[in-house]
Amino acid sequence: MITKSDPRDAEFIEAQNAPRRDALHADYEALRMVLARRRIDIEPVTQAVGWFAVAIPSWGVGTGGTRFARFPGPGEPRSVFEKLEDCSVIHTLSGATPTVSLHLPWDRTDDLKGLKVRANELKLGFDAVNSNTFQDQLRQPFSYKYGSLTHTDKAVRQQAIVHNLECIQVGQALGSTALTLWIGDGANFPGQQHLARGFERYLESAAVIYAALPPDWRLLIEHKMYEPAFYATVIQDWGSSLMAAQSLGPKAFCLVDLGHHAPNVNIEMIVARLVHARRLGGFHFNDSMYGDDDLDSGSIDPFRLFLIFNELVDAAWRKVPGLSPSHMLDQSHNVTDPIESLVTSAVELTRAYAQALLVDRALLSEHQDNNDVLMAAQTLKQAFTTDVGPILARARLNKGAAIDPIGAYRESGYRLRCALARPAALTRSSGIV
Ligand code: LRH
Ligand code: MN
Repeated sequence: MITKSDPRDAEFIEAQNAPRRDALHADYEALRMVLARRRIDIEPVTQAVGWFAVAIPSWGVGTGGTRFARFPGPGEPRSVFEKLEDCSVIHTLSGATPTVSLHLPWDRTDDLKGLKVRANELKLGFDAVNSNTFQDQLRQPFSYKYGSLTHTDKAVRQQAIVHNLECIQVGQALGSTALTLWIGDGANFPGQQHLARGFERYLESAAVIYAALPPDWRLLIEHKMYEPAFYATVIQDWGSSLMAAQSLGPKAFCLVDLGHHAPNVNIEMIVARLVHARRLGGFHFNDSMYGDDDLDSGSIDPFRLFLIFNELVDAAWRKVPGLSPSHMLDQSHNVTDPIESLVTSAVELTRAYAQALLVDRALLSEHQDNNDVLMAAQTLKQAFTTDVGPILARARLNKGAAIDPIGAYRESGYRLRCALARPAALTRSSGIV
């Protein structure tokens, strides 16, 4: 039965949780016993899980697509204000997504003040802003067809730099403290671009952007192996990103988008190296089988997600100084309700984090030092194979979120109401947004 209540209404959430409380309590107490036998106190884990937060990509609340087609769903958000409403539904249900990462100019508005006010009302903040010099905007003087920050023409580079400076200003007005810099610059043919000079032009342009960063801001450099360039990409891998960050200065960090690597690349190893270099600035979480598929986090390879969080928890356990990566989702929801996918993905990230908190690190270190290979692998796997569902649900309940977020969302009828309130645009389109 579809009810006409806003999923952000505390009474609605309470009504959804009430019939599920006893079962959760029983499951939670059972898990408490299991963990107690491993000399693990469940309460500090549940508390830590309660603090976990990941940012929602504003471009993820609308239906995504591929170069072939985009099949918009009912009730698509038509403005950054409607995107914000959907983000607040995701946060209320999951309890784990208090911030939104905007993308400019996709989220451009003339009412930044109004946007800030509405975000405050919805108890939402803003994480890193994303610039866009991988598409040409209407009436844009120079095209980015052959690049942006690394274009051979200084006027094009200057245009791209100015756009990034505008993004910083918008972010400052909204309370953001980071700029995510991803550029698609590269080449489709060997010989098309001078590989060294392309990188030098990148450093020259990025240095101007870096110099404009407010004191408390960070620049998050996002590498990507390929697409839209299919032979060489200027910031193609973590090595290029790290070299750029180290060359720019202490406020420049590396952002790891999980889908930006060749299949089977050991991403947790890259994370360990960037932690060692003190340059791990953040993540774009998603999952993939082949390329930059932008599938839901944990939907294809949850063990890999666990191994990444294992590196983060291990670094915290080793008290690595200054480690505070921005957790952000970056997904394209082509065939699901974006709200359901983002809620589920936030839960899957929290699951990987909770499992990583269950690793007996002293015991693991002992097995590693003694080269007891099997027991070392088993010690890690035991944490991954622990059903932490009751901890995740209890943490949500403790925050006034939903024990069963997808059940509550479907019960609320929110999507149906959006479909009625937001008439569909009668256009055919392709591309990720
Ligand atoms: C590039 C990318 C980048 C965003 C875009 C939407 O593939 O991951 O982070 O700007 O997706
Ligand atoms: Mn990304």
